[in-house]
Amino acid sequence: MTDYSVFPIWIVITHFLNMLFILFLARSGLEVLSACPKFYWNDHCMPGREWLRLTKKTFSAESARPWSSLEEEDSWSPVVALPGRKNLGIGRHWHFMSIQFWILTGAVYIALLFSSGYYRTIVPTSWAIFPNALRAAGDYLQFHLPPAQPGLPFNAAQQLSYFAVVFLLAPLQILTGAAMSPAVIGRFPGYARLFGGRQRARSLHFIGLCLFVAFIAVHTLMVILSGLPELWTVMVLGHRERPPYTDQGLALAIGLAGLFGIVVLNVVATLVSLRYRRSVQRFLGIVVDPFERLLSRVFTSRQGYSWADVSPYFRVNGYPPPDEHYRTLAANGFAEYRLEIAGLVEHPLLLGLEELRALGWTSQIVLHNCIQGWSAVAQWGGVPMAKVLEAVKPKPNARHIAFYAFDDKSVTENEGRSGHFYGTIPLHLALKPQTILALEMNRKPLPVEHGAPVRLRIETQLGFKMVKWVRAIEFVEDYAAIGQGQGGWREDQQYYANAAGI
Ligand SMILES: Nc1nc2c(c(=O)[nH]1)N[C@H]1C(S)=C(S)[C@@H](COP(=O)(O)O)O[C@H]1N2
Ligand SMILES: [Mo]
Repeated sequence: MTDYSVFPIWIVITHFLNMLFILFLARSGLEVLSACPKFYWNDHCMPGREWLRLTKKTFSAESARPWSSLEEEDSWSPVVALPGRKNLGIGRHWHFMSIQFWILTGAVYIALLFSSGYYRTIVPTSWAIFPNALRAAGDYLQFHLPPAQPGLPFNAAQQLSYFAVVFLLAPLQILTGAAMSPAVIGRFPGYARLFGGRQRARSLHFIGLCLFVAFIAVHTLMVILSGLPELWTVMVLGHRERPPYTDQGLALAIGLAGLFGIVVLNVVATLVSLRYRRSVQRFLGIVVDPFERLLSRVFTSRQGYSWADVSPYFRVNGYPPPDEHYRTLAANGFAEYRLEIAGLVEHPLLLGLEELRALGWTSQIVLHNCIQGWSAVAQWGGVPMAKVLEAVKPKPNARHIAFYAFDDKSVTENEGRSGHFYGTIPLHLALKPQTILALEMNRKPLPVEHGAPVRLRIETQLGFKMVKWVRAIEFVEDYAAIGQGQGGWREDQQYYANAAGI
């Protein structure tokens, strides 16, 4: 018969990897949170209506002074966040790298758990687990250590809590994480509704983190109280020692080395991320980008909200172009505006707004998801990009489309950054039905702050891909020669990933 009180080496290893990746996930998750440290109970994200706010900064929907959601970002310490100091792009790279390895670790663990029979140690097999767990909890409260269940290493309270963490809490984190992906919920809007919407999923994701932290605290405390040297040896070497405990020194050395390794990896990851941001974006991108690109390619938005869903308030991200040229265009109702569409196309075009409209028209009521975390619903009317492609006929070597904007970010987002805003998308994204050049928002001409006279909408992507104030469109083979070569202004300057399906 298997002795379940000793642990095979795969339990020791997966337990260790789990510690490492959970710490990476928690810290990078806090970095993501620092970009908008507020939680909402519905997808409108009405400023001031957050149920939990972890920042001192407040912004109001009625504010007389215009504000841009980038100002909501907080700078959190590199001690808690990975990497800290307003590095949302890098934090997301760490989060999406770690999640892939955490899920892989979990999958290996679960497969071995069931193939080895060890599942019996944490999967309860009778309803008696509930009264037994209560009794065990009572023992704990009276400062008695409850005995392990017959033939098992854990008492009922332990078994039940381990089961809940592995089979409920971990899946909940994965599922609520997926419910924040614009590609996933653009394709399956009903999936987000399972959780009561994207913002509720985001809130639950954070509550899940808190539960993980609480579990880890209690778990560690209990291990300490229940007999440290023995349990430490089980955790590190897998076997339960009897006196005279000759292996304890070895277990202590290996275990401390492991913990030290986790700390060192975190320190190195943090310092390297703060110092060599482009390299980290590229390196982690090897793991993260293929996944993001795949999601963006295969998922087509099927959103169709109703007018009743339209948000009463829609944040602005990015200040309007302040220059004379744009202001004159706007003052004349964009009568002199001409959209240039050129590059690798058979028929380059120069279109006024009426000519652009004549290419075709569609409208959509959809959820906007900013990379910082907020969302809002609006109706957008405009010209399908597919119609633009029909009109200009891309040449066979055209693979990406660049959208150049009027706003000079060195003026409007003065954080030591440079250049005019631009973005690129792969050609296949332009052919999706909800990829449009929007000219209207909620049945009115696009307001200046939301991108007048023309902005891009791509409903499986994060907000930063949807260039506002579009001045010109260019079909290119490669985006490496544009800007700093990462495929967009925020990719260049804020180290965001180029595909933005999550
Ligand atoms: N030209 C330009 N387009 C832009 C931006 C910008 O700063 N400049 N910000 C992007 C970001 S990060 C988001 S979330 C959306 C915000 O759109 P909104 O201001 O209409 O809410 O626009 C995107 N398009
Ligand atoms: Mo954004």
